[in-house]
Amino acid sequence: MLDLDFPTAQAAPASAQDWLATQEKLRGDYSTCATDFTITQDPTAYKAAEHRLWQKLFGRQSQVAQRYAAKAFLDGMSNLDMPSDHIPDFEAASKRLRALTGWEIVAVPGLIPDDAFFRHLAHRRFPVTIWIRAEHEIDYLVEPDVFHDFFGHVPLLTQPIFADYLQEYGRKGDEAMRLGATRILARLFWYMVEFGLIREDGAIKAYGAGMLSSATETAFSVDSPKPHRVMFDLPRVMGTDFRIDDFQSTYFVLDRFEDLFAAMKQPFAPLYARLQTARLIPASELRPGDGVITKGHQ
Ligand code: HBI
Ligand code: FE
Repeated sequence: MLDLDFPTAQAAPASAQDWLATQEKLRGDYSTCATDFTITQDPTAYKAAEHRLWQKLFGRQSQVAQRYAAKAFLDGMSNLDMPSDHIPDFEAASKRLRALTGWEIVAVPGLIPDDAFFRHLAHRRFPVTIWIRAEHEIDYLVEPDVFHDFFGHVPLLTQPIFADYLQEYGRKGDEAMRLGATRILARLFWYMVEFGLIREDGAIKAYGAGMLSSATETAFSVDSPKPHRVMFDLPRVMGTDFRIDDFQSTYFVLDRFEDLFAAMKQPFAPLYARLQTARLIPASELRPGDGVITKGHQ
């Protein structure tokens, strides 16, 4: 039985304009982007109010990070010397990143098509949105902005193992698209890049960009009795539905980033074949065999 939730493989749009036409209104300006969807960041073009909003977000989220973030994330923040009072200059950050892990940042207008996104990651380029949210969206916005992309994602790119993992993720993109399994692969990104937890000396810490750029989900993911916390298992993660409209019902937990990287070495095609005929695991379900760390009240 094929789960109806899985989209059929989509034909690649012929051009950026065709892709844009398939998207719900996106905020960015895609009119000047290159075929790989990159644009140029002009760090002098931001308004003072936009820098102030960065400062406000940075102040709030670095406090959250001090208390709840994984050591790798905090080390990453200090390696980058991330500015606290203005939107970062991507080229300056890329210079540091290249020296540390060979990654760089490329500027994009916002969400980009899967194939372009995978290709950038496969070449150790992380797409970062140039615009910042509006003041009234300080706590929640739909599309990723520069604060989410930069503050949330870039610190871990300074960490060699995570940096290698994310490149492997990008390298898996072609095969996944060919096999109609993009949604399955994307769940790995969702749970282990956006909302990942890691155990350090017995304590649960957050490293996911989605939670660490959020005002409230970091504390929820680490402290709340509501969600399940389950040990990372690649097929389990790839077979689990996720929520985009609320906090996660289940978080997956690593003991070390090496486990994430090591899991990328197995062939994914047989996993896709199995998961494409299996029932999608609901986000709030626990299963026999789960390495349950906390069973949530939900
Ligand atoms: N584009 N800019 C941007 N950022 C993302 O995180 C992103 C994207 N395009 C596709 C995408 N993520 C995911 O659907 C892939 O992981 C499959
Ligand atoms: Fe993200």
